[in-house]
Amino acid sequence: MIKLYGFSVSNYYNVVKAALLEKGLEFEEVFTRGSSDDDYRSKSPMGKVPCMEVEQGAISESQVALDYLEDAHPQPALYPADPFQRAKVREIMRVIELYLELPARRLYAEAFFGGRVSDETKQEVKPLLAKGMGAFTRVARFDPYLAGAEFTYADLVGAIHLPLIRDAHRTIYGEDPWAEVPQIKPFVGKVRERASMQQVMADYKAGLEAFLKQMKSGG
Ligand SMILES: N[C@@H](CCC(=O)N[C@@H](CS)C(=O)NCC(=O)O)C(=O)O
Repeated sequence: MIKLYGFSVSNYYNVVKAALLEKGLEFEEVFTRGSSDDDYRSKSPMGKVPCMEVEQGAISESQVALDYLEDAHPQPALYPADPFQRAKVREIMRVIELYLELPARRLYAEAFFGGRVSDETKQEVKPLLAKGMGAFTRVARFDPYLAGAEFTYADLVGAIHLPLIRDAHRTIYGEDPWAEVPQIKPFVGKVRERASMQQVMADYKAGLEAFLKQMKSGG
């Protein structure tokens, strides 16, 4: 059976988990927050989560795991069949991850976990997020899904990463980055109605509560 290493507060973990659920595959969740120990790094070389273990071995990097799942289990399809349309889906995923999630991640310690982020970092990240949002609005179609009429992996990535990025942005800068892109909210709402997302979000809430409780108690 497929094993998915990670924890339910991780957005990247949740993308792969939602994909496994969408594909209707059986899998076992193996709790880890990532690790620098040699054993885990032999599966996930950067020590990050998620990491997915299949019969032949381990696969790290969420988007690589998604591609594997599509190749190994093509139905239900989560990429379009047409190569160009498939590339456009990957483009949206890449834009969200590289130009929105990665800069926003630099704010998470303060936005979500009671840490502190320097003013310099905050100043540096703000224009990056504005540029990333500009790029995202150029590639996203909201018709009603991000790449058009078909539900794809890009929608799982969008519905999981975008709310986190908005929450971090609002907390740190006191501004709602979705104010000028009103299509995002109904899009996220639509994707979150799916059974896969309902399960992922319920597990996320429970995981976050436990995580914050443990942090407060110094664990
Ligand atoms: N590019 C990676 C990003 C994964 C990632 O950043 N995971 C975070 C949790 S959301 C993590 O493992 N952080 C711990 C670390 O960086 O050591 C992917 O797509 O899987």
